[in-house]
Amino acid sequence: SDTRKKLLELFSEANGDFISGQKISDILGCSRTAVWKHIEDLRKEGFDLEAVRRLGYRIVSTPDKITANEIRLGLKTEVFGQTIYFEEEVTSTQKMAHQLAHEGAKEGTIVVAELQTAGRGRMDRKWFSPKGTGIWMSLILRPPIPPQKTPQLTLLTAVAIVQAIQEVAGLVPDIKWPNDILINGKKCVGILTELQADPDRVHSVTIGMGVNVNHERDQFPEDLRGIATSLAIEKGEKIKRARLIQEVLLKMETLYRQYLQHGFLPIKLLWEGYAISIGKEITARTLNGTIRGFARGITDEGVLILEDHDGTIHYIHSADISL
Ligand code: BTX
Repeated sequence: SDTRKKLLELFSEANGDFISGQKISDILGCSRTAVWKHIEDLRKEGFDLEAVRRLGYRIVSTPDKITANEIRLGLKTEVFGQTIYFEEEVTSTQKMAHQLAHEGAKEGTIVVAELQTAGRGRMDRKWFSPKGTGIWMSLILRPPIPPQKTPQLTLLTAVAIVQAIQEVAGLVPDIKWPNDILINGKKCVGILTELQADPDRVHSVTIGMGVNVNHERDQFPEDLRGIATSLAIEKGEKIKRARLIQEVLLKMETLYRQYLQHGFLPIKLLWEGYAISIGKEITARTLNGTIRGFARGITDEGVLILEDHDGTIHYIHSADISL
């Protein structure tokens, strides 16, 4: 409403300082009781408003809403995120991004949603994507690389997200090959890389990123509580999602440039610095069966090298890893 808009403008002009209830009611032209009601409404929408006797009201924080403008304001990239499709609700940002890529969307285009009704993981698994707590985003790339190199982009994305989380939340996550990002052993990020390609040429790569940012423990369904976490749970305070999106895009763009110029090696070195599974005994569940052995490292393509107990080397392209 108009009053609500005026009230928000007042708070924004006050820049975090107190405004007296009397002043608010004068400017809005309504009673003190009506002012109080508007304040209550704003609180319900997620605004944190402090009320102190004799001083009045002041705004402590705005709700953590994502909008295209929130992402744009302060975004330091040149290409990534310069075209934004923002939706309150989608089935899956991946699905929408595939469609856009098919229609010729430019490199760096992102699709972001507040809620996914059918968020996808790998191998047709589900990705829990409730409203207003996470980052559900897909990024369209058009890399001049052969299709078999696209797994490298998953690893690049993992490094970028870890760096962004470190920068914005001050937490240092671990990476578990190929696409899990963990804090204290629990998953807070999932990455899904899908490509549209001919045998020798990539048309587009869609990188889906799911980050659990502000979920509280009881907001996870029971079957995920033991294996999933959010940045807010680990840090003990909420994090601005739009700010984290900006940082992810910036780190992605920087690493992607480096990758196109110098190849995978610099990315691989960074990735290894965050990886927990390398050098350890692990179990890899692939579609063709389960192998136990030592993770010896990753190839220059990003493929996992696993040495089993007979000393046989296996190259693992896709699997679930447990330690
Ligand atoms: P994944 O196959 O590695 O992981 C999926 C598994 O992770 C599920 O089977 C479940 O056990 C667990 N899981 C599901 N939801 C969550 C969650 N929120 N937090 C932690 N664990 C969970 C990982 O697949 C790739 C996920 C990519 C998600 C993004 S979101 C934006 C884009 N759109 C879309 O539909 N998918 C991607």
